[in-house]
Amino acid sequence: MSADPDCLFCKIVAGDLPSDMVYRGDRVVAFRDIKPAAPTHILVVPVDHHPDVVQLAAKDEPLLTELVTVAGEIAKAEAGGEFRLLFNTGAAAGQTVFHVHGHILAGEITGLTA
Ligand code: D5M
Repeated sequence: MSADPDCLFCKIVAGDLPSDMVYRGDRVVAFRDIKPAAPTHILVVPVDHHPDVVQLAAKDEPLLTELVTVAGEIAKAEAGGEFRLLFNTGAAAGQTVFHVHGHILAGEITGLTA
């Protein structure tokens, strides 16, 4: 397992910072976005620290598959299974937290994360 001591989401995964956790597995967790942009807005996050989804795909493809599978299960439970899964990748694309996270978005989107 890898963690970055300066990473916000590593701290949430470790339980060192509070979150509204909706799923906790051995390799993937999910918690509600602090600034929701849709009625369902949950972040699906690997326990291991990977900076973005492209680097995750290169290093641990099964973990990326698990992330997507968990996103689908959560979206089914929360919103009937139809959802968007958004990975902002790079600062110019709006990524602000450099620990890969998929935004599970369902329902009307009222504002995209910046
Ligand atoms: O998305 C980063 C997302 O992380 C953004 O939608 C806000 C959310 N965020 C930031 N801090 C927290 C905490 N503490 N709990 C839950 N959600 C949080 P990005 O794609 O990097 O712009």
